[in-house]
Amino acid sequence: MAERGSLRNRNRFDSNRSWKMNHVDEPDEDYVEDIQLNPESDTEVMDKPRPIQIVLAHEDDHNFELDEKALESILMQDHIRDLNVVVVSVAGAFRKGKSFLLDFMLRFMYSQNCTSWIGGSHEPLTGFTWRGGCERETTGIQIWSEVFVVEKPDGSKVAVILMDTQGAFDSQSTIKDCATVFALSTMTSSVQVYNLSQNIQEDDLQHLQLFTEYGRLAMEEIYKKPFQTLMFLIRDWSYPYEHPYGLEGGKLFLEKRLQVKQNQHEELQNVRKHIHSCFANIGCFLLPHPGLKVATNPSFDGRLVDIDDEFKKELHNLVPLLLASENLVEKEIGGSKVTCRDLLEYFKAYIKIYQGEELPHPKSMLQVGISKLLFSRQKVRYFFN
Ligand SMILES: Nc1nc2c(ncn2[C@@H]2O[C@H](COP(=O)(O)OP(=O)(O)OP(=O)(O)O)[C@@H](O)[C@H]2O)c(=O)[nH]1
Ligand SMILES: [Mg+2]
Repeated sequence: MAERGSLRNRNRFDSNRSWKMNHVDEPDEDYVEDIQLNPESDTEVMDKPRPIQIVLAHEDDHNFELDEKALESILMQDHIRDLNVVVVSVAGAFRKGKSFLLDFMLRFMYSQNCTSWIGGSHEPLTGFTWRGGCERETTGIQIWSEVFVVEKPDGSKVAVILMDTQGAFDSQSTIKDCATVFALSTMTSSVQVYNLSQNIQEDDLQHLQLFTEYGRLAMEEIYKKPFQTLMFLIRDWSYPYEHPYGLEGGKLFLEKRLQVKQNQHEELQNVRKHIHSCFANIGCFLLPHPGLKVATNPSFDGRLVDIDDEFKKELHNLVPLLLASENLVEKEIGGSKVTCRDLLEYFKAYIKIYQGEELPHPKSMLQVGISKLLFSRQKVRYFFN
């Protein structure tokens, strides 16, 4: 069962009214009034649950900065700092519905005792900012300000954090930027949702290899399986007649895609072996298309009535798989459980590595691959000319 986090002065907000998250810039008059009435405006800002930017992306110099103060104010709250942490993060290409999905996860966390957690038919979807259009929305890394305290079936309590990330491959980011965000997300989460569209292509696997390698390089010690759960989430799955929607269909599909075969080219084998070697658990979920209103209507505000039934049905299955108390995966690093307090220190250490110069540039990692390729081509020419 999830308890509401008890940020300071929260109860003034909570009394007799459910919290309301802002979608884009909807002003909330009550909130403005509360801030004006209270001189401790810093803590008041924390009172309204909202996304908090913990990693800032500096576009001009392609650098990332950790907002230590913001992260500390969340992770070091008395009631959670010594609890083991569960971090569910969603990463992948830009404009593919990551923030939108996270807002359904928020709904689940706020009302998971209730079978109708998915919400009312006409309720706009709010929380992490999502929107239509072709330009990127989320930048850097954000986490939800409210950390959910959940009691696991064995009676222990854990702190659950939801994380949203900058989409990869937008036109403003270098490959190093994309690798940094993805690697940070993989290193700090216990469940990494790899959000993909329509299929698993070979380049999706190659990027995953590059990004996780970039993460592994930044970790001090060499762990056998450095990361925990990877969930491939395929949006707009259009082949339910071959592999049905959901986890079971996804499992068979993924087995096929990640299979290492004797007669396979070495390159294909290597990428698969690398992915298997990085994650302790790998799953796949096939999600149907949510319908044309979701994908193309500029005035769609996330209300369920505009979303296809099949999508809602599968969402009902997907979210508890990631977040129901019996399925929560506690964050571990090198086999030891990590508390919120530890996570803060890991974040500080990891970001420093990406800000420094000691890691190879991911572009040059790619180029090594390319020069190998050129070299072998030259060799081929040398031998055949
Ligand atoms: N086709 C399709 N569209 C979706 C799906 N889920 C959400 N959308 C739409 O995709 C658009 C982008 O949603 P966002 O959640 O902002 O996407 P994002 O991946 O967070 O985007 P960035 O923050 O820019 O990386 C919105 O118009 C959503 O309505 C889905 O499963 N399939
Ligand atoms: Mg987003």
